[in-house]
Parts: sequence; structure tokens; C-alpha cells
Amino acid sequence: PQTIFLSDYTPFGWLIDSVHLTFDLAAHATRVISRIAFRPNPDAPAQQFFLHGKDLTLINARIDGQDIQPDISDEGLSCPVPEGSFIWEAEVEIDPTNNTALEGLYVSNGMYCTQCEAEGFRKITYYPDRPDVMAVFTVEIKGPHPVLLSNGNPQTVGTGHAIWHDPWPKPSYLFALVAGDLVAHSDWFMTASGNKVDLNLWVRPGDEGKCAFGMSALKRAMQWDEQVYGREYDLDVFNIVAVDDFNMGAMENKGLNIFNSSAVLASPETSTDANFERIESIIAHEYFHNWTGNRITCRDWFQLCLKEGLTVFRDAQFTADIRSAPVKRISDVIDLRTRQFPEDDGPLSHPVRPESFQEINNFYTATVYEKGAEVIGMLKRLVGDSAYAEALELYFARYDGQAITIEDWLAVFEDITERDLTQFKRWYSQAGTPRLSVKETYGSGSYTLTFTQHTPPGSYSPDPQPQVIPIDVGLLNANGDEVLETQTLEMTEATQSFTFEGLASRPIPSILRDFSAPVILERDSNNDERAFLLAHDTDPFNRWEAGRALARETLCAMATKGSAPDTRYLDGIRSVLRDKALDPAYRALMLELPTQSELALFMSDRGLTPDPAAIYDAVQSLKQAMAEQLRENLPTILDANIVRQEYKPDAVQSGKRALYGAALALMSRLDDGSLAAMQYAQADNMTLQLGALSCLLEVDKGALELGAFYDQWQDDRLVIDKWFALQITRATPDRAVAVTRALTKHPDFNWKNPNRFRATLGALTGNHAGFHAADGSGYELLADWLIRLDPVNPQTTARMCTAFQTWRRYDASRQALIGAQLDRIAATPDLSGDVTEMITRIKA
Ligand code: B3K
Ligand code: ZN
Repeated sequence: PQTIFLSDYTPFGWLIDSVHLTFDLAAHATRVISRIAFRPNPDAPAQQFFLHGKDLTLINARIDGQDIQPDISDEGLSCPVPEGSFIWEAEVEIDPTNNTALEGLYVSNGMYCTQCEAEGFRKITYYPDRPDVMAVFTVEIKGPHPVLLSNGNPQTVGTGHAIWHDPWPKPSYLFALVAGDLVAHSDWFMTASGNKVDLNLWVRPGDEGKCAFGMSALKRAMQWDEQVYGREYDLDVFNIVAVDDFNMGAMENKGLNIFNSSAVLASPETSTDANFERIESIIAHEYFHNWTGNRITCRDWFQLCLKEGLTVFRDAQFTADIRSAPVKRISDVIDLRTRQFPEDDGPLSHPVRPESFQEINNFYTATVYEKGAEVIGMLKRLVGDSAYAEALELYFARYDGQAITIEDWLAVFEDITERDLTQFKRWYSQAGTPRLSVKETYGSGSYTLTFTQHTPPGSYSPDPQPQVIPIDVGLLNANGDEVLETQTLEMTEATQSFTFEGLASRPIPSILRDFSAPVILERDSNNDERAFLLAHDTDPFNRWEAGRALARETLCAMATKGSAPDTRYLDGIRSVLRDKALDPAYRALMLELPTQSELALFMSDRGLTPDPAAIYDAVQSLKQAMAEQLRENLPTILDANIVRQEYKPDAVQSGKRALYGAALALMSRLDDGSLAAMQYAQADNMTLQLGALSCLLEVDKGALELGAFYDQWQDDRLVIDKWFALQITRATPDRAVAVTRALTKHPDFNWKNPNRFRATLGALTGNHAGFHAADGSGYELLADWLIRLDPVNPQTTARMCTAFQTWRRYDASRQALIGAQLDRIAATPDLSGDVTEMITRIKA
């Protein structure tokens, strides 16, 4: 495979005035006829005419009506072209039915659909398949399907034939086509300027009852983007289609978003509160891309964070606005620590804007998305809310219709604020999570915090330089009163001090409030101070963080030294839990323990070798201790948080259900699951049903319920995904591999469906101690399946190789076992480029 470098960017030699595509759909022999008007690009260096193309059978090609014979390679074609403008015409044949990679045009349950980002359009026809080539598309579809969809506005629509025209120039990665026997859930939205937009959510017959929530989320997102960012929708129609076979969550194709059905279909009986919230945020995310991604797009794929970081940031703002801001912030930080920190700490570490890649699909990472969003959050914190708003206005005005870079993005902030962002830009170019340590001194009313930043060197950034770190700090006195409200300290040096004068006594600092920067805070604190902040911190994030830190400390001591659970943690959690003034959702987060992989990273950061089995045991004993500690309180909490009203997936009800579920899990340890069994039997919504089942499995009960659950839901593929995943996540470490293996033999284990594959093998990798079973059986089972899936679907396979990325933190024996599996995968004949790149990087 070839490595592509950011520094090699050259513009394409031609501009495109119009693209006309005709699709004649047929299961194995779809014909695609293209007619493209090219004109020389005055800003590009002279170059040979080259069009990308992959797995295409060229039937004929013409330039200005003359047949030509281009040079064809695996990557595309080239041919001599006239000096000025010309018309390119080609007819190709493709086989959507045998397209199991789910990239390009493929068939899922009899429905035709497309996925083009990043480089899938080249599997549809010959084209300059790069994001900086933007064009106006007209698409004609012929096929015996009742519903034929493409981007833009419909011109002619009927069974058998449709023409769509998209007036907005777009790159090919935003192209989409759908054809099938679908039904619509329809609604409309009136934009602020008074344009009526038809909204349709297209689903398979039978799924009509799962559309209402997605539609309402879409309308809320449309309204929010008008109110907060002044962005209106720009076509007459907005279509969303649900498809069962999809490599990721969803795709923001212009006017025709395509969704994994798991990311859009919802009903109270079949979806959990977490599903509802995820669906709401993905719908918003894809919708927000219409401006941040589609109207303004990326010059090249190195700039991916330009659209993804910004759009994640926007969807997080949306969720924070319509639900609870602290709860959203805490959930995002948990997610960042679970997915991005390990990535940034291991062999796959890369900057938010990478500078080279082999397969761009391997760079749709937590670093590009989530750290990319954190970087925008820091920028906003540094320049302030109103400068951020002005900069965004300028951004939309200046770059509409263009394909741009991170430099262009930062330029609007420099122009509005007159700040020099040169050093800030290191957040885009430097990999690794900065470690921030802090020392404090106090004397005669003067208190000084001295911070030192250090980023461990990695292969991408061998010599990291100091970054600009916004550190939000507040100070409390010994009574827990705030004596200094939150200030943003701007750290730019490797070591830097900040002094606060006029304090009556030595304060207790609350540092990195609201998680103001994606760093690891290494503070020489003690559990007394943590317990104090857990009780008193006025910043909701840091209050939660104090509890989390206490939990980490106590779990680490339990796992490595066999210590008993720290009573300061148990007492502190009990006080928080009993505080009815606190939002139930927040209290539920307080009850959640750090994930086992978070603990593993925490330990290896301290120079310890994490023992997955010991970590698992520590978590189990701490849960048991929490249950004992809360024995008297649980009945009251359960009673106060049972929701008796009709189910609504809103923040208030879901917060109560989350707290109820967390309390039920503890109660199950005291009553052997009897309350959970009762709740399971009575449950009328999936949150409670699945939550109760989970409680039962965790205390080694629930075999009957597990069978009944399958019988009840066997016809609902999304619920059966949960059934697969739950058994594996809840399996004890000694059984996880066996349970997974048994499920891979289940008649419903359709391994070519990415959702089912992830629900099974992905769930195994999420069972930390089970996956890391000392005999290596977890590694072997995963490798078996990765080898099997790769020829069918390299993208999903490559994504799941990340389970091995943390291998160097474990003991020598586990490293050897993983190393052997990595070698076995690498030695597989005809391994895809996607997986080759991943394994090579992980082994490096
Ligand atoms: N932009 C798509 C992701 C495409 C992934 C291609 N491998 C979804 C999103 O981020 O909104
Ligand atoms: Zn996105």
C-alpha cells in the first residue's frame, strides 16, 4: 500500500461544471453512465488527466463524443485530453449484490444504497474522487423500485424512473442513491426564512412504528441550528433512510442522510434511554454537517477534523442545551478516556490532523472526532463565547462553497481576535495526551499554583513542544465556600506559575473544572482532599471527577495491594446519593465505577502492569462494598426514582431510570436478584427490561429470562443485537470467551452484518478481563474472526483491530500471546490494505 502525505497536496487540474449520472439498476450488472463537463483549473499545475476508479468494468468512454481507449489500472484511468474544456462520457458496469464491503453501491435486504465517504464513489464510476473537486450533480435512476432517491431536489419521481438535481456543488463523497421498497414517515419544517421543507424518514415496511422519535430529533436539530448558529436548511426536501447493513453510525450525504438502522429506529419497547439519546445526537450530528462539512468541506482528507471535530462539538452543544450540560460533559469525558486516551497513548497515536496515511478509513478515529471537538472547546474557552460566535459567522460567510484547511479555520479566529494561534495549532499537529502536574505554595494570603506540562513522546511526535492549555480553576475554603470563582488560566510554557492574592487561609483548589483541556491531571493529592471536593466542589464536573478519582485510587490499591475499599469513597458516595437536590442522572453517573480499561491505563501510567483479573476482582468487591454500605438507603432511592408515568425518552425520566437501574444493580447483590426479576417481569420498556436482565446476569441469575427475552424479540434484529452483546458483556471473565464462541454458532449470528458482528466480537473486546483471559483464548477467537471477515468487509475488520492497540501495557506473557495473533493476521494471504496498515502500526 502507498503512503499519502499532507505535504504532497496538489489541486486537481480541472474544474467540473456539471455532472450527469444515469443509473440502470440491476442486481449483478448495474450500468452507470456519466457525463461530466470538465474545464481546466487555472490554479493547478500541469498534470496528466487521471480519474479514480475501482472494481469497475468499463463499457465505453468518450471525450467530446469521440470513443477513446484510456489506460486502466487498479486505481483508475488516464488518457490524453484536449487543452480547453471537454465533455467526458463513460459507461461502466458494477455488481452491487456482491459488494459485501458496504462501500460504493451495494444491496442490503433487497435495497440498493450507497456509502461513498471517504473514497467509495470511485467504486461507482470513474471520477476525480477527492473532496476538493466540487460539482453540481443531476442523477437519473431507472429501476423497478417504488422509491428512488438521490441528493438534492426531486425533478421527476415515480416508480421505475426518477431524476434528482442537487443545486449545491459538492464533492463526490457526499453523493448518495437509494432504491427499494420503502415506506416514509413524513413531516415538514418551516425555515426561519419561510421555506417549507419536506422531511421523510424512509424505512422497511414493518419499521414505521420506530420513526417518530428520529423525526422529532431532526426537527429539534433544524431549529437549534437556526437559533444558535443562524444556519438554515437549503433544499426543498430532507430525506433520511434506515439501512441494516452499514459500517458505521450514519452518513451526511447532501439532502439524503443514510443511517444504520440502529442509529435512527427507536421505540420505547425496543430501545433504551441510551439508544434514544444516541439517536438524537447522531441525527443532529448528520444534520449539522449540512453546514459544517457539506457547504464548507475539506480540501483533502488530512483536514477531516475540520468537519468532524466541529460537528461533534456542535452536536455536544445541542445535547447539552436540550438535556443536562454537566451530565453531557461527564459522559463525553468518560468516552474520551475510554476511546481516545488509549489511542493517543499507544501505537495508533496520531495528531488531530494526521500528516500521512495509507487508508483514510483508518483515520475516522476518536482522536480526529473527539479530541478534534475538545480542541474547538478549548479555542472557544480561550477566545470567549462572543468572539467564538463572531468567528463562526465569518467562517460561514467567507468559506461557503469551498473546500478548505485547518489553517483557513484558524484564520477566522485570528482575524476576529487578533490572537496569534501559532502555538495553539500544535493541538492539531502534535500527538499524545499532555500530562499536567501541579504544585502549590501558600504564605501570607498568597497562593501559587505551578503547573508543568509533559507529553510523552511517540512515533508521530518524537519531541513534543509545550501546548496552550486553558486551565479552569476555582478555589474553596475549608468550609467548602468558593473563595475564587472559576477562572481560565492560559498556560503556554512548559512550567508556569499563577498566583492568587488576598486569601484568608490556605485554599483547596479545584483544577481543570469542566475538563477544560484534554489532558491527564497528575496531582499530588490525597483521598481526604478528594473526599472534600466530592462533598463540596461547586463545579459539577469536578465534583464528579473527585469521586471518580477516589474510585480509581481505591480500585488501584485494591487490585495491586489487596487493600480494603476506602471508606472515604463509600461515605462520600452515600452522601451524594442521598442528596435529593442533585439531578438523578448526575447521581447515577456518580455511582458508575471507572471502566476496567480506564483503570488499566491509569495503572500503566503509574508504571504498574495492569492485571485484568485483579482489576475485575477489585471492581466486583467494590460494588459489593457499595451495596452493603447503601443497604439502608437503596429502598428509598429505588422508590423515589421509579417512573410511573407514561414512558418518555427525555432527560428527566431517563435520569430517574438511570439512577433506578444503578440502584437496582446494587440491590441485586443484596437480594440475589429478586427485585430485578420482578422488574424484568413487569417491564414495559426496554430500558427497564434490559437493565433488569443485566442486573440478573451480573449476579449469575437470569437464565430463564435470557431465554424468554430471545423468544419475545427474535424477530427484532436490533433487540437481538442487544441480546447477543449483553450475555458477553455480563459474562464472568472465565466464561466470556466460551459464551462468545457459542454465540458465533447461533443461527442468528449473521457475521456479515456489521451490527451483529460488533454485538458479538465487539462485546468480547469490551469485556476487559474476559478478552484478556490469561490463556490467550480471547485474542485467538478475535483474530480468527478478523481473518474471516477481512475479505468480506475490510473496513469493519480494520476498525476492530484497535482492540489490540493497548497490548504493550500488559505483562510479557499477554504481549507474546497478542504478538502471535498479530503475526498470524499479518501473515494471512491477500490481507486487505486497511488491515495491513492497522496491524503494521499496532506492531510498530
Ligand atoms: N462522515 C461519516 C463517517 C464516514 C466514515 C467513512 N469511513 C459520518 C459522520 O461522521 O457523520
Ligand atoms: Zn461526522
